[in-house]
Amino acid sequence: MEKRRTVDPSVMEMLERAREQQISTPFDRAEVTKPCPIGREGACCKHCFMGPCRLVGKTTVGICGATIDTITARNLTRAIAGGAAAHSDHGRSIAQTLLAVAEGKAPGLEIKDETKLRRVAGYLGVEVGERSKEDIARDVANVALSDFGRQEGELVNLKRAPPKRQEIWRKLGIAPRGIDREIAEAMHRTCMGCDQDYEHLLMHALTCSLTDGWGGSMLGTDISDILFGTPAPIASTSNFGVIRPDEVNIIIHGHEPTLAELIVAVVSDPEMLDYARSKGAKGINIMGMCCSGNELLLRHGVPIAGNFLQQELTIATGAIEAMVVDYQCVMQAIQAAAERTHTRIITTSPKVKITGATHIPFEEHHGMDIAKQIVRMAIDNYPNRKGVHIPDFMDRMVVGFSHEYIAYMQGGVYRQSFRPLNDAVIAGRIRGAAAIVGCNNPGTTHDEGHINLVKELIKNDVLVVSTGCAAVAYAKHGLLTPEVMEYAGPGLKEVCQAIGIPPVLHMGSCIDNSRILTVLTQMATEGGLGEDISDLPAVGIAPEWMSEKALTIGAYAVASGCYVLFGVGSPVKASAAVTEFLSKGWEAKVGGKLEFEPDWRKILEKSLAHIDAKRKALKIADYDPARFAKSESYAPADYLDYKNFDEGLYTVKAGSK
Ligand code: MSK
Repeated sequence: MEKRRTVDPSVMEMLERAREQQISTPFDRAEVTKPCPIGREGACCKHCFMGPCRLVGKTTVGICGATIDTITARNLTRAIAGGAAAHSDHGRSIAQTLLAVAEGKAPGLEIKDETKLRRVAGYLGVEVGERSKEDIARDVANVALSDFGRQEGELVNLKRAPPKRQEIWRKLGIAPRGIDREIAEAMHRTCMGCDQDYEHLLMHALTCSLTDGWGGSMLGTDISDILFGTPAPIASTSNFGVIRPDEVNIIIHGHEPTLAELIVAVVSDPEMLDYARSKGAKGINIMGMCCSGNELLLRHGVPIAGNFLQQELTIATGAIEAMVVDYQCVMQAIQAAAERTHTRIITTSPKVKITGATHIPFEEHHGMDIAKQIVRMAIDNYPNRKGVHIPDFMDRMVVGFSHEYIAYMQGGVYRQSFRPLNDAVIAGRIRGAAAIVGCNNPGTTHDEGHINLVKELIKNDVLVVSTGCAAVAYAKHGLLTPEVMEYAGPGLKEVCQAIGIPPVLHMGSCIDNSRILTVLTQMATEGGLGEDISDLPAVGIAPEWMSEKALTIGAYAVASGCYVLFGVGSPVKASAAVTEFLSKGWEAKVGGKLEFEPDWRKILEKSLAHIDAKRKALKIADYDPARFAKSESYAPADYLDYKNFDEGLYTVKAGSK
């Protein structure tokens, strides 16, 4: 049977529109690009120019003698180093922005969350006392930046992990020293003629991944909260229906929130609105895409137009005046798509250019001027539209569940803790927790794995937290609303009603997976669920992953003690030894394991089996939903249409704007 491209009806509609306009999409390109089966499974080594060596058929070692186990382990380690570099460089950039703000060199930016600044100062060992917020911020930024170049010692945030976890890292010698040092060492070890023991390589891959989760990403999340505000629940909307036919539409795409924050401030400037009206538009509409979008969504309720595979399709609506991109997950093909419409692609990171696009590199000290220049450019482009088609699909959501808010919602300002959540798990009302995160991949049906897994997990009383493009998939399909608790199992529904939360919590962007580490630590140290993250009845899942960053996130979750399941396929399939080491080998050493399983049904089975096994090991009540009567009926609001909840398509009501 031919694979369906997507389960999102708005994407189906736009694929048709893109075809008419001869705009190429990743769905089309995936159909004509046959992935190299040798490289895909990790059996190709390109680390020197004697090869590339493809280990197939009678070729069992590379020209240097490297075995299939060494080659697959090297390839995976390099991918994990790539992901760690991307996330951590993002974290560095945010720390540099904090330094510029503290020194008064970033007009338009300020410290929005002083409480968080003081808390983070405590984590980093920065004195608070009676000092000004600028003085504290300068020291916080400098300590954060020192984590990158440190040659000896340990990352500062490692001490936020459960004590037992820290002991494991130290005993195994995988506690990272400095972020840049471990990433550089991963590149060195995987160079021709270096580390040739697959287990040794893969243990360093864990070290390298920890520089991301407890290093660059955690610093990035914390400092973004200090600068832009810590997320708390906020309502918003998603999917192509958020594009407005009569306004200047600007899409913010990528991962870094700094310039995006300034653009959001600029568009409400009356002068800018008058300028937009002078060009015939009724207003200026900012929307997000991927993780820059998630950052704006969680802090400002800025609507999100779609997830990773929707970028060219958004341009194909003909209604986007500017797509402003920084870095990561930006398809080069958006420029070709833009050339078939009137859209302007504007690259804003000094690190990233796209041939043919307009490059306006961001600098903190002229940030406001740059934001204004970009918005004006978009407004000037409004009269150039050629034809507009916007699918009438939009859904509503409640987002913004930072780890601080999750603690707050369990007791308010004075009595916040993880006691209620832990007690619900111990009693069996909540069977366990799942973090479903990561990308989309045209190698699998867009959004299908995400949606099916969430639907089944909440029915089975598993609380779901999410980030990145996975969370956007849930948003588009109406799964981030409190009303969806109607479809949760009886115990989970009771807890959601009591606390007043949806059963699926959107926690942020890809770097915000570090928030999940904090939540897991709080659950592990609250009491009653063991003493370490590896004791918890919890799983991490990336059903539609594609990025190196996803592999890094998966690896640091494993190193932190989690069972992690990836969909789509395995990049180490060529080596049975490496495949086994990622599962049983890593589990024996760090208590977490990584497995690749393309079928979402098997991911579900394995997840539930793992959660139940952990419950048994903790000697807490066996999961038995019959013990919890169906809670009081909670009628879904009429704007939601879940009639297809149990079927293949998860449509939401069109015309709901
Ligand atoms: S944006 S890394 S496609 S989740 Fe963070 Fe989405 Fe994956 Fe990029």
